[in-house]
Amino acid sequence: MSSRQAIRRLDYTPPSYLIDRVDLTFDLDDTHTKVTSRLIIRRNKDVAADAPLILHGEELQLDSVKLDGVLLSPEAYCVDDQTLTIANMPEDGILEIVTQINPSTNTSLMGLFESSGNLFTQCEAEGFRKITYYLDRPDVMAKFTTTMIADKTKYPVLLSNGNRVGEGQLDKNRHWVKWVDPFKKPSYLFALVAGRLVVLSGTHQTQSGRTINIEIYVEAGNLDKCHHALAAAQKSMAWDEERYGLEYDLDTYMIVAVSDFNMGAMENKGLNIFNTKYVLAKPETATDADFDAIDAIVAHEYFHNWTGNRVTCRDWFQLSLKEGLTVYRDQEFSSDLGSRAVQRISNVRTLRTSQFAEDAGPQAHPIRPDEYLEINNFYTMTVYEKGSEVVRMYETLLGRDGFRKGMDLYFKRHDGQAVTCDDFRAAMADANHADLTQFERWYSQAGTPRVSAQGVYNADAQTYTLTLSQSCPPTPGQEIKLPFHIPVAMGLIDRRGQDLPLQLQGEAQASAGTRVLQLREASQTFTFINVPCPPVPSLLRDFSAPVILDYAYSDDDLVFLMAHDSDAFSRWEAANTFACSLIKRLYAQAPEQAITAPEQFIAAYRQLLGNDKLDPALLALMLQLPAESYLLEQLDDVDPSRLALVCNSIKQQIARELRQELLAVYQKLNDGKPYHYGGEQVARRDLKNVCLDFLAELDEAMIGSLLADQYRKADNMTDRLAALRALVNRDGGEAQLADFASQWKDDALVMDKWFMLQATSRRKGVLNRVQSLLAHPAFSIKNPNKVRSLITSFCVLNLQHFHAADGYGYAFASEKIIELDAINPQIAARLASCFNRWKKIEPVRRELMKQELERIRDHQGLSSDTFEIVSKSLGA
Ligand code: B3K
Ligand code: ZN
Repeated sequence: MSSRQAIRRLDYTPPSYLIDRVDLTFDLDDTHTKVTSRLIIRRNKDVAADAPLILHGEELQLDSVKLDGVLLSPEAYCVDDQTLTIANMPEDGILEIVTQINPSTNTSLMGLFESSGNLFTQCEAEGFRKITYYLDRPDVMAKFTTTMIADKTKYPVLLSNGNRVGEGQLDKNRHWVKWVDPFKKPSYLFALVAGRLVVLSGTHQTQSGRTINIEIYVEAGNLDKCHHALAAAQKSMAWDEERYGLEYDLDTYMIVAVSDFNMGAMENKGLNIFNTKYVLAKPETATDADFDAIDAIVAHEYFHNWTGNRVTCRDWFQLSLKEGLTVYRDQEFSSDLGSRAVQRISNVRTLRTSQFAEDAGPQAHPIRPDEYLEINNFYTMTVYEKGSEVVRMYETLLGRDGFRKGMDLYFKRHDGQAVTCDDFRAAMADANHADLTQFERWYSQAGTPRVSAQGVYNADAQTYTLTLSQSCPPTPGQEIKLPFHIPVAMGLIDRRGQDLPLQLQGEAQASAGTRVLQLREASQTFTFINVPCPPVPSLLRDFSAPVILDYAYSDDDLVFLMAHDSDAFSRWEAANTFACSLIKRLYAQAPEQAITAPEQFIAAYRQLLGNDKLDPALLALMLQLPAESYLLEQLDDVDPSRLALVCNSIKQQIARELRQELLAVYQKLNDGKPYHYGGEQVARRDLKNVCLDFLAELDEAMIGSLLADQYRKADNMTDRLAALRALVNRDGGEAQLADFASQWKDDALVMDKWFMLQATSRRKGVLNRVQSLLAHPAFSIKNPNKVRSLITSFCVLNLQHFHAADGYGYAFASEKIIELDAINPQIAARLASCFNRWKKIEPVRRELMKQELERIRDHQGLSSDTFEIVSKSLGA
């Protein structure tokens, strides 16, 4: 267990030594891998001359250390469980270190590990130190060469970063391959892969006329599932050239899929390693959402080549510099590929359900955190998704061209460097001669700002005065917040539903359409002139800032905006706000009162279902009720059973009262055409399956057979899974569940879906079912995908059963967190955040949750990862 010492951003000091070159030789073996590392190292002239050389290293068996060819005696260095220190290191020298590691017992999946008989690495953030002693920090950038030696039969494919420059045969059935990466990089971007893999290849022709080879490596039998990922890589390369003028810089871009992986994927230079979930897909096994996610993640990792690899982070506090920016880039890629409005709404939904909760809870931190115990705990929704919103605000404030100018300057200044979020902001400001000083607060202050808006129409003066006020609640360690620089995109809509031209007092002319107001003060007033009639304001269009907007819309206003707002996001937002406020009202009423939505709400839904002009994907989003976890955030002392009851009742009422309309849309869209993954078809399937999801609330034999039909006839996983999801909540669904498992028992990714459906079911006895599935032959607690699909989805997505009044859901979670902590601390710590919102829950359950948190905290030998999450939750 590492020591529990917080690392602070302001304590940053430059490295005492720099490494120019690293030559690594791996003698690979599943239990005894020998690593020889030759470092060309020199003192950093900027720091004190007597500084010792302190290399990081964990769980390594040290064989020998040589300095300039001379073996060092053990007195010349000092080793503990985290470092190797050489006190009398000369100005420069060549250090040769030999260590041994055991990939087969590495269950943390950091460093070098084994998966299905193959060997893989994961180094970000601090995994390289589990491979060899090194200055394992992102501001030490070196050129790497890697020689791999291995048994030819067990490990025929040997990959690392850069270009393959040589290979040959050795005795005893062994072979070697040498790789050279011409770009300097931090150790977290190092990677190697060794194993029995097959490859799908393709090419991309760059705008400058170079041919890039794209290679996707997978286990035998999976080649037919790689075509979508290959196409995604090709599209990503073309997009980055087109939008940012950025070309790929090596001759080959490799993606390798692995089934045991802590995260989605990793952007190692030239050799991206991916969770199989984000590579393998064909219509029979993957849903439309899976195909979308593959596009997004391939793009994300590919885009990191510039935003992350060529320009990297000075220290881990700057993580959002690469992650927020790269998420923004992948979101833009997906918007250009499909429907921009649909993409924006889905991103905002994710942000609001998960990141807003993080910002309001015990783990709240700014996108550039100030301290951490374990950096792996900071790969968060805040750093990624809010980070992306912050990048998006530059674009909103500076315009698309201004943003591009800022990006160009950023690369011109910092290519090949390890830099900070301030450097990015400075490039944006300098390229546009803009003052972005106040904008820094988005990096330093945690919490979701609230913007409250009030509008006053003056008929005599024909003015509309909009007052915007902002505040931000305290977060751990930050009591007082200063005003943010907030872009508020808005419009004013007249009674016919048209956007009014906007002219602020003092302006010579009006402008059409949406306007971006800049809110910088705690409160600011904007007066629009020549407003002929009382308008309905449309505020925070396209979700122009990651804030909570308060404006006292009436139900009539919301219905009006749903129908007329020229901004698609705002039309969806109006529907969402209407549903949220209705559910909150019904939740608050006395328990004996009937839970019934008013006719106006049902009528709005009826109107939506009758609208055949709207993009079906947008319609599908507008029809979906808000997530319970999002609603929970807006309430206090929550009784999760009552919240679930209210949500289910409304859903049932919609299904009952709009049965005909839902069926009509369903039948129209259920056209039996062969599956094709493409914009229009995906949108139609979305809408069809949202209708099905409502209809499934009806306890009718006819609906039962409709579900069974869709399950049986589907030629694709999207439709089959949609039907099965509903069937698991009904009597008799067991038959299809069993059928599904027998068909897909050998496909790990499909079985993940099967586990997840059962873990998120609403039926009685779910926890027992989940517990018995832990013993299913397809389940393994060592595989993160399995943990996420069975355990995490129960604890995070099944609010009703996780929060069962008897506390068994909580006890199950803590037991699994403790068990996982000994196997894979990163995964355990992630799961532990299911207790984060315990203070939001009503007192009886709250106490039960607290007890489980204490039990975890007090467990002997707990990792720093889990300790950090749990102790912050408890407020220690
Ligand atoms: N950079 C990796 C995440 C690494 C997580 C380490 N705990 C994937 C990504 O964001 O692209
Ligand atoms: Zn990333």
